[in-house]
Amino acid sequence: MVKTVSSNKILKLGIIGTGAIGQDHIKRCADFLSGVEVVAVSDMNKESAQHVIETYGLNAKAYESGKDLIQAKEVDAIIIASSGKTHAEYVLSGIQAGKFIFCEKPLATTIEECKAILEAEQRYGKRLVQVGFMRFYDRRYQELKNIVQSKKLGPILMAHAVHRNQKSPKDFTSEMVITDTLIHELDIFRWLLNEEFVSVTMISPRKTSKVEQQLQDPQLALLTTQSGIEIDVELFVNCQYGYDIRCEIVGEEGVASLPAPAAVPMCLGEKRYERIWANWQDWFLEAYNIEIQEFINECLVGELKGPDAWRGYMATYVAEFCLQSQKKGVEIAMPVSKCPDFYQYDCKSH
Ligand code: NAD
Ligand code: ISE
Repeated sequence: MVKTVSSNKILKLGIIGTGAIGQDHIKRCADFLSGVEVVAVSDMNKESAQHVIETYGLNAKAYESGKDLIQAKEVDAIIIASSGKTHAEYVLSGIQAGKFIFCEKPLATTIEECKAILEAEQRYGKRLVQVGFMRFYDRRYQELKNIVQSKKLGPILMAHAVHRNQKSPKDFTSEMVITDTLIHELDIFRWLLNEEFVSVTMISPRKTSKVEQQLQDPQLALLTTQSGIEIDVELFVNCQYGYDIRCEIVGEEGVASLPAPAAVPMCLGEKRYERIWANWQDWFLEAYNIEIQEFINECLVGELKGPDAWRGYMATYVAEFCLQSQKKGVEIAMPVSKCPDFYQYDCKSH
């Protein structure tokens, strides 16, 4: 049985991982989202969990172990915002406890772990898992999707995308450019184009001098879909100037492009200036807020509709082939996975 939420319609939330995005989600729940109370937090760094409770004035308990938080009676649903490698075991524990789970991307870092999650959820017999692919909630991406679906552009031929971060963390690796960064494009293009990828090629251009030896930056991903649409994605995680996300879809009849967040242009000293956002928090702020509010609302009515575990699995599946291409330096073809009936429901994520 899915644990029923409290009758007064307040979702009692437990959050695992109080780093950058864990704190963002706590803050949005504490400050302005409705129908939710953060009642439990946990982080492997105990001081961080305690500090967060004090900073945001939460009436919450700090759990030393994420698994104990998941089991706690007062917790209706959980957000997993710890590092990617830890997601699988927490998601599996959450399913076992019959709780709704919002898991930040990636769902898990290996195909095997993702498969174990899909099997556990299907055995359970009801959707419990949502993955943090917030672009799905971004109005600009939604408009792009509507344009593609309307067929106004004619048949889609190509797409160009850019994913740039100002600076990456010191321990960021070439593989993480795929599993942490490109993973968003691997998910969103499947949704935008409603097609699967059939081959991938990773390319390493001239390296920026701004990074440590272990990191190949920038990188290019070339993705081919079932109907032959070619997508190029530039990944540049130390571009220095700001956070920059671009997406252009090219059809036979026209082109549609994702706009950057609005900024007020300033004219000064014979020049025109326009602010560029520094990070993902600002670029996707509205999308994160909608994503978590809808998760709360859907938990309260007992039915999740956002990006599901199958989407999480598919993104990790394609990422695995990208990793192979990165290692071998060649194009890699991949078989198309069959979606189990369990995930083929009438859901707005499909
Ligand atoms: P972070 O390093 O700032 O925070 C991670 C936190 O998890 C740290 O406080 C760490 O102590 C804690 N932690 C690590 N292992 C743990 C464990 N076993 N149990 C409990 N806590 C543990 O990282 P972040 O930037 O906040 O990213 C966290 C997750 O969110 C990652 O999976 C990342 O990919 C994802 N993320 C998603 C988006 C998005 O746009 N959807 C943006 C940023 C991060
Ligand atoms: C980060 O983890 C995210 O998920 C952001 O959305 C993404 O843009 C960034 O590249 C990642 O590092």
